[in-house]
Amino acid sequence: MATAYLSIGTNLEDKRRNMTTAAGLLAERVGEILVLSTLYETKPWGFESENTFLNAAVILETRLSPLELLDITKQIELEMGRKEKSDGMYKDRIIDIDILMYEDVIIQTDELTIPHPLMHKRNFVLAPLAEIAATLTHPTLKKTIGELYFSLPTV
Ligand code: PH2
Ligand code: MG
Ligand code: MG
Repeated sequence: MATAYLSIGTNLEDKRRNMTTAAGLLAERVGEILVLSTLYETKPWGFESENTFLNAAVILETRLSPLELLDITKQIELEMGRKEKSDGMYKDRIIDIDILMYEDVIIQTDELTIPHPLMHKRNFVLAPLAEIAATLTHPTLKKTIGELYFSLPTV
């Protein structure tokens, strides 16, 4: 069994329902949810939109490998109606599920980068993750999630 740390977010339609659906499908297909953060209402980061986000972090126990986990999360996104990125720009979305960390595994391939390459720069990731895993150590930056969160500029 491995412990995986995911970020989920939505800024379209019934956001609370999207978060609930995603958490339910993750529990069904990925493994037991050990901890779920509260929901954070956040402003779009890195793009302009009038639609604010709901973001949360999830810790799961899973038998899936990192690549299997990626496949399943992509599948859930598609089933929930996520449109593919067309031009590499961030877009409003029904659901986004990102793998932040997987144990202390480091992966750098075209398909998947773990830890998530932008996680330490994003308030909308670190605030919920610090709520549920403040003492977890980031395997390449060698700092805890709490330290990374506190060192971000406040929004
Ligand atoms: N996801 C992004 C880009 N910007 N901003 C917020 N507030 N929340 C997100 O989940 C988010 C974002 C890329 O996936
Ligand atoms: Mg994302
Ligand atoms: Mg994503």
